[in-house]
Parts: sequence; structure tokens; C-alpha cells
Amino acid sequence: MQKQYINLNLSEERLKESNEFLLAVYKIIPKNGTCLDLASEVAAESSSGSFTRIGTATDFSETCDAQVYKIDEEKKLAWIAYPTKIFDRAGSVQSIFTYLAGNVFGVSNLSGLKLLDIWLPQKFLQTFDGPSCNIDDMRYYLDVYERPILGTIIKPKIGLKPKEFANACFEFWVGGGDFVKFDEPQADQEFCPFQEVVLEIRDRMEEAENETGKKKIMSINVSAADFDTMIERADFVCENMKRGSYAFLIDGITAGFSAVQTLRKRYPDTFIHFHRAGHGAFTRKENPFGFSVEILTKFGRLAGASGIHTGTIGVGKMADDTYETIHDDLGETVYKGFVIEKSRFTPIDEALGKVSKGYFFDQDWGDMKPITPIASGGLNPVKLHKLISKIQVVDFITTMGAGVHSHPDGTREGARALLESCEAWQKGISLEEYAKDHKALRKAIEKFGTEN
Ligand code: CAP
Ligand code: MG
Repeated sequence: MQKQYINLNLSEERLKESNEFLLAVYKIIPKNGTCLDLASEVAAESSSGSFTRIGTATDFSETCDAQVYKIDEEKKLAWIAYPTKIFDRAGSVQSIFTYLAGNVFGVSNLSGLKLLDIWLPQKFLQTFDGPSCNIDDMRYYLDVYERPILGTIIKPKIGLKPKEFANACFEFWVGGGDFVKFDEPQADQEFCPFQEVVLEIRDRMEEAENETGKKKIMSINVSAADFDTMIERADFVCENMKRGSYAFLIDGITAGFSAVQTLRKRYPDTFIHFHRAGHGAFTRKENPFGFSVEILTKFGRLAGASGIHTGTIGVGKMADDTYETIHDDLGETVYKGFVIEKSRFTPIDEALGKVSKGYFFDQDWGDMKPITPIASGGLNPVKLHKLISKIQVVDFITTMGAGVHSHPDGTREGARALLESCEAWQKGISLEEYAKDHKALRKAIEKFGTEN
């Protein structure tokens, strides 16, 4: 036990009032010893310390110590306060991450450590950019309101050549879809060069817009080996496509938070689409080490992503930790976690509001814009109603890949089925009823059934 990292007399209220501490809650599973023992090791390792007291410490360096201020041995939860002065001054998510989700995961006497939630004081919060634009800007551009933004991912995940790829986009747009995204591994492959595919997409988008009289958006993956290349790709898009018609997709986990923040700083007028491929290694409930989806989403918002994948609340194909992580850890099942600024049941005004009612902390986000949830993975047009009813708001983007491109009559009809499904929801008509005189939807129901 490292006693200098424990102060159970500190009150959370006072810590908050001081405006000087970031608060965090961890689930801690010790191999040996109490939760408090290990919490002190975690506080040391994730702030100023190491495995033992350090001779070179100074009076000042000791003010950089994190403090365990609350403990629940039964639930194995520890609350730790971090002086915000220890973090990079420039509002860096990478910096917070390196402390709170860094070496601590390697501490040998732990069989589990999960960072569940954080709270930031206003002074520190203001050092972060936050999103520059979000779904509001996208709605305005598309002129789409009172329903989710309907999107797809081009499938197969990889292997289409530029013309084939752009044609799939075109078909989806002409069928009525709003938004298309690159799949997360699409980059600058030999058989589908980045610049070539971007130009094809631009041309086919123009064609689709002329045909439908509606604006369309493409989310283009600019993740790359290094920032120079990422910026080169992003600049190419800016130079060749019209503003508003594109978003930048970034693989936020594999490319890193610095890539997200770089895009946010460089392109404040562009929607930054945070794809979280890889997050499951940290967020899955089967893994006792890692962090919750809430953490990822909060970090995404701080970094300035406009939208982030948040899962499908169990409707789609991915293990849904947004639904489960914290609650299972606590032995409770409580709906929470789809949108970061929401309470357990989210009315629309709260989703767009300023105050987050988290499970552990209520975060006041000040003027920082909300981040847009992107629901994706194993969805199809038939599942849209269930998805909306679970999310309880329509301010999200949904992307359906295989669920659209596998429509028996092709991508265009897949998009039409999605739109028809949405129309039925807007009109309060059941899918089966609406399908009677809507062929695309009927065929989607025949393929997927309604009980999925
Ligand atoms: C969806 C998807 C997304 C996942 C990511 C995929 O495709 O493109 O990457 O949804 O998961 O490859 O699986 P389908 P999450 O619509 O064909 O399933 O959004 O949970 O991060
Ligand atoms: Mg994908």
C-alpha cells in the first residue's frame, strides 16, 4: 500500500469546487490484498509514482500525486482525484490517456482494472476543443430533420475498384440514402488509389444529387501511416469536393487521439467521424482490463470528434458494451451509455443538452457541443424501428452495410427499403402494413424477417 496516495477525508464536493482535479472511477480487482491497497498502487502508477516511494520526490512533486478519495470494497470501486496540472496544458486526450489508461494496466498484482468514468472541472474542460460541428450541421446541409441520418458502409469491406466503389455509393444515394462511409480499412490500396476513388465519388455524387435533387455526404477515411500523409489526403478531398459534402473518417483507436485532434484543429469546418475499430479489446465486458465505452465517447468528444460509433444497443452484430459494461461490473442492469450527454433514458432535449447525467458523475459540458452517435454493425432496414425505440432519440447517424447491399434487388433497393422503413416509422405505421405497397421494404422483410 502506498499511503501517500490515499486521502479518504477528501470530499468529492470540495474537489469539484476547487476546479483543480480530474476525478476518475476504476473497477479494481486485486490478485491479493484489498481494493484500497491496489487503488493506492493504481493512483501512484497513474500519476507521479512508481512501485515504491521515490527519493527524488520534492514537496512540489508530491502535489502531483493522485489521491484515492473514496473506496467501495464490496463493489471493488475506487474513486481517484488527479491534479489537472499534471496533464499537458494544451488540452490533450493523449496525455490523459497515457496516465489513466497507461502503465496501470500492467501492474502485476491486478487481475482486473477498468476505467469506468471520468469527470473534468470547467477550467480543464475549456482547454479542449470539443466538436466544431456535429449532426446539426449535417442536418442543415442535407435538409434532413426529425429522423436519423440514413447511411451505408460500402461493402465488401475491401476489394472494390474505384468505379465499382463509386457506383455502389451512387446506387445508395439514388435509392434515397443520405450518407455513405468508407469502411475502416479502406486507405490507399494499389487496386483502389485514394485520389482516384475520391474523384470518382465526387462525380457520382454530383450525378446522384442531380437525379434526386438532394444533397449527399461521403465520409472518407483519411487515416494514414503518418500525419503528413493524412493531411495530404484530407487536403486533396478539400480541394476536389464541395464543402459539406464530405466528412473525414479517422480510425481513432488505431491512428490515435492525436490524429483526431490534428484533424479537428486543421479542419474546423469538417465533420470528423471517429471510427472506433479496436475498442472491443478494451471495452468488452469479458476483458477485465480496459475502459468503458463512456470513457471512449467522452474522450472522443474532448478530442473534437463530431461523431463517434456508439454501438447498436444490442440490435446489431457487435457485443454491446455501451449497454452492459458498467452495469454488469456493478451487478446491475441499467440502461445507460448510448449518448454521452444522456441520462439512463434519453429524451431528445437531454441528448442535445449541456449536462451529462452519468452513472457516477454529472458532467457539465459548458459550451462544448455534443458528439453525434453513429449506430452501425449488423443492421438492416427492418431493424431500424427497434433501433430508434431503444435509442429513444433520432439525433443519430445509422450506417447499414451488408444489410443494404445484400438486398435481393441490389443496393439501390436496399437504400429504398431503408428509407421506406424510416417513412413507416415517421408515419407510425407498422413495417408489415407499410410493406404492402412498398416493394423494396417488402423484399427486405422477406430476406431478414421481422423478428430479428
Ligand atoms: C458495419 C461495419 C462497422 C462496425 C463497427 C463493419 O458493417 O462497417 O465497422 O459497425 O462497429 O464492418 O462491421 P455492417 P461499431 O453494417 O455490414 O455490419 O460501430 O460498433 O464500432
Ligand atoms: Mg466497418
